[in-house]
Amino acid sequence: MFSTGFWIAIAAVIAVFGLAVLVGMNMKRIVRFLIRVDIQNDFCEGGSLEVKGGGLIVALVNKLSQLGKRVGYYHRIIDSQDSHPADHGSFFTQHPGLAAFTMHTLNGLAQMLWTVHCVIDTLGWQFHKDLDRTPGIVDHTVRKGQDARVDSYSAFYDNGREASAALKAQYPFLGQATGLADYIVAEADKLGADEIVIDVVGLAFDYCVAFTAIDARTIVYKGKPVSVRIIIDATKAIANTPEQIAAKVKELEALGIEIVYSKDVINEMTARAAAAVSPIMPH
Ligand code: VGL
Ligand code: ZN
Repeated sequence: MFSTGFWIAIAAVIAVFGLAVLVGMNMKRIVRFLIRVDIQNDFCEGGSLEVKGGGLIVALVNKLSQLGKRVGYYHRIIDSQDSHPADHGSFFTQHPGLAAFTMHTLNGLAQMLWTVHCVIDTLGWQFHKDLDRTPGIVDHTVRKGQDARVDSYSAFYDNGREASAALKAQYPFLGQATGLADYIVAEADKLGADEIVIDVVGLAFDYCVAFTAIDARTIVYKGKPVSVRIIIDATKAIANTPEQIAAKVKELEALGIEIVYSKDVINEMTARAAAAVSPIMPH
């Protein structure tokens, strides 16, 4: 009663739906975050804790941010801001007789003594003037280092996160969270994520960027550690020998952190933009 053509048409419709279901099952929704670490005047040229070439990353960070937002690659962008009281314990000026860039102990933790930097409400604390901080670009700003008793390199936790139980009992303020991990998980949930990818850029590669990436890697989402990448050419280091930087890269890779280059990330973004305009390509 039905023609062969009819049955072929039915079979074709079933095949197309079946394929769509299979493709759909394999499509994991990846939600991507970009953390821009401490791109503040004191870490740039002329700042009190200048990282050589610090300001030179700003144009690239803006490009990654703007293109990333425009094509829907980055869902959320976060700035961290080193934010110290004037009497912060990491400043060498708080330890009479000791010099900057020497090691000391602060409330039980090994502490590099720094020059006075990123004191709240000073010019050095402010973000680089060219960093694109418009509301369409930056979704969240997280301050760190506000407790004078402990330094905070990571945007997630202060430097006491891994202190022994005995030390934490003696100094109960060690290991405080900034709330950034909770923010990321809450936003990922809101966006219906299956997986989270966190990219990290900023200053300085071997301190705040590295510690932020290491702590990001401790986030477990839907039973799996999140993917963490450092876009290394969008960072600058305090260390000045290639050997020191290579050693840090090795240490980070051993912790499962990927070191990537901006050109590859930008290629992913443009490939994604091209796929989005094609009616048949899933993306
Ligand atoms: C940093 C040293 C002290 C950084 C912050 O942002 O890398 N380094 N405070
Ligand atoms: Zn600091």
